[in-house]
Amino acid sequence: MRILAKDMLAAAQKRHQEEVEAAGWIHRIRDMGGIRFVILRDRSGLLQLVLSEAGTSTEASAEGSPLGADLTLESVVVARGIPALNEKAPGGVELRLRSLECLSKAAGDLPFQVNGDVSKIGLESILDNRSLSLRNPKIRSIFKIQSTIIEAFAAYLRQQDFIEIKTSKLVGSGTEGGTNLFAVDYFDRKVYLAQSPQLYKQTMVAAGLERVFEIGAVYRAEKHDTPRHLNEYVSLDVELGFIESEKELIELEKNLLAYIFAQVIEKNAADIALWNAVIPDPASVARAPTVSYEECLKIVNAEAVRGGKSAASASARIFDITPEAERLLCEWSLREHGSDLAFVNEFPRRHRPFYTYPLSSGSGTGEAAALTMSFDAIFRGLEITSGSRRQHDYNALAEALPKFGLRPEDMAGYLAVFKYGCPPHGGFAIGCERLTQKLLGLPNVKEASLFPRDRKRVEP
Ligand code: AMO
Repeated sequence: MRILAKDMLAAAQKRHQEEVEAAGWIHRIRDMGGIRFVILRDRSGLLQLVLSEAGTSTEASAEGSPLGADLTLESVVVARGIPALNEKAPGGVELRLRSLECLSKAAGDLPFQVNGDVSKIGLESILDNRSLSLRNPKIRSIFKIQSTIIEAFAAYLRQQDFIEIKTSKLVGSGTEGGTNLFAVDYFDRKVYLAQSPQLYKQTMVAAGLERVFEIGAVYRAEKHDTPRHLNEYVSLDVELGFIESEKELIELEKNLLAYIFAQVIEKNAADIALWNAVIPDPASVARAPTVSYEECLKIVNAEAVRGGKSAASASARIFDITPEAERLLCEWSLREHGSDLAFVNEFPRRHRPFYTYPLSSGSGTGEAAALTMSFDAIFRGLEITSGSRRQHDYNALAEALPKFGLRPEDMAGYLAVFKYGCPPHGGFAIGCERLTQKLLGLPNVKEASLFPRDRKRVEP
């Protein structure tokens, strides 16, 4: 019977002198005098195997060679032996070998030290050799944490009566504005890879599902290569009906993030420890301040002055929520509110997509009419979420489209959704890789994507 490394201690305590089996990859080989220690790695952790004498044991492997004599690092083996307590071994247990069978022998020319220090392996090498770099427990832990994030996102929303949807990624037009669309040949015409499930999730609210979420890939043809941009990422999308403003969405996101963080703390203690990461506690998420776009600019300019960068001069003034502004806002939030999360709301209309609801439902005059019921969440200096209440009035939408360079005839299907009754609604989307990146303090968002796509990389 196969026993995982993490369960071997219990096996040693329970199954006195009974032979058990472990299987995995050869992580490390150490010869200590006459004794050879081999560290076996499986999905659960590391296990020490003890071969009584280096390569000269009287017991033979399945192929008939001396036990462990021709082992290479990263080969896949099945080890059989007696589990025994040993305080000095990882996990306090070791397997005293009776046989070692090689299932698949690894070539000896590993491109980097798989069991080594992650910081010494360059990002390109990590990404070029994904199947090897993921064998490193620290690199693999990124995706174990990401799995918990996705699971907790879904679990929390299900508890709140949301249902999960999956919508098409082939669409007839863009939703998030701009030119960052990938075109795809679709029989005799061009369609696009979805930038977001935006229109479909709204459609589901209008269709009477009221509360939906989607976890899926979305595509952005961003031309620039930055540590915060991917060309394909996983969008954690939420949409719900019967809201009055973005403030309810901010509350929902705070509760959702607090739940996700609590789940990561509960389920991924060992993975968090590998990165020395600090996961925010629920109270600090609850304390996260919300400031308007205007207030945010004042705060970040004051922070810049405080930090010794003279933003007092006109040329140094921060006029928009740039990456530098996001960093300064989180510094302020941490100092003043004890939270490295902050929300910015009431963005000017020019900064938001066509579907965003105006702050004042008036006739379009006055300052408030130029602002919107929208928000971003900024976490540890990076935007992780955008959201808003949406325009649900058919006529107002039809009027807004041309102002955003969109043709009502191209959006006829979307407009029709609002023709036959749609509740006031809104939602948001969290970038899954960005959230993972910031939780672990990874310098580049690509590290939080299994197979990142950037301008140059479409392999592996
Ligand atoms: P937005 O375009 O701001 O909003 O995207 C939402 C969140 O997705 C993440 N994100 C990215 N992550 C990695 N690489 C990228 N190129 C990238 N672009 C965006 C960010 C961002 O906050 N439909 C709206 C959401 C809504 O209103 O419901 C939207 O997609 O974390």
